[in-house]
Amino acid sequence: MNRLSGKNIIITGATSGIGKAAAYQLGEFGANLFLTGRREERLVEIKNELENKYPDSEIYTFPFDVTDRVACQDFVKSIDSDIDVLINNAGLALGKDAVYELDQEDVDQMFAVNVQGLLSLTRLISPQMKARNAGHIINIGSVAGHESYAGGVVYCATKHAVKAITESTKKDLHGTGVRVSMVSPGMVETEFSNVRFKGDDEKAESVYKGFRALTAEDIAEIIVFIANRPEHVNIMDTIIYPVSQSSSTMVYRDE
Ligand code: NDP
Ligand code: 8X3
Repeated sequence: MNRLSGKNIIITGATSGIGKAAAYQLGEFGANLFLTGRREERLVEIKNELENKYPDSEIYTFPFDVTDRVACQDFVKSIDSDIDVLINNAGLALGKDAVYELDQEDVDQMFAVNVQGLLSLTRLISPQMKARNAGHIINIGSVAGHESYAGGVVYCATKHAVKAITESTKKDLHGTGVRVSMVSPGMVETEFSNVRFKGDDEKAESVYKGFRALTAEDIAEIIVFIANRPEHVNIMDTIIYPVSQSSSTMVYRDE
């Protein structure tokens, strides 16, 4: 059953990976999409492709940085439709350094995007959902929000924060019709590791060698499933591993 046709859905971080895959799958459902990310040319390309493929969907693009609070406010002010679903997907890891080797700029950026950016949009969009007694906030967490690993002190802290924010948001909206969910993927082959290793593409590729990692489309399917449940069904969290992964650090590789 398609419960998403004509719904207004924001996806942050729609220029690549999981956010982009979610945009295509939601476009197929006939949802109207409000796509964000910093890379404007990618947003334009995605909008053009989606409009050709899914003429029933309206596609709007908003290039901005989620760490820019004024830009977040301007974005929300510029939308004159009620938002049915907010997918807080924009996020990143920077480096895999031990706590005693951390780069302060990396620390600040991870908290700014993964925690403060997600909170900014939730803070700005949730009042209209509460007032309408309807809506759905879907946060993209991680298995790193359930388990901490060496070299992930900040990234894991930010994703633990996403879990806490999701749980508190659900409780803040207790008694309303607003749903709050989280998706917690394991290893997904996207640009995530290229970003984490700052353009060292060989190192990024080696992360996914010798086993079949999840794809962005695998996670997009879970997001769509969660969003497409009946209005009384609130999926709180889903942990998704590739079959070859059993924890953040246990990955069975062929070679
Ligand atoms: P990608 O690097 O492919 O996509 C990240 C997206 O976030 C891009 O669209 C990027 O857009 C956007 N983004 C990053 N920084 C900012 C910013 N400052 N302002 C606005 N947008 C920003 O990675 P994934 O698709 O894998 O990651 C998506 C989410 O999934 C993240 O929250 C990540 O933590 C999470 N995740 C990923 C896993 C994985 O193994 N890949 C596993 C578990 C969770 P642009 O650069 O254009 O701004
Ligand atoms: C990304 C998954 O295990 O690389 O959230 O941190 S992991």
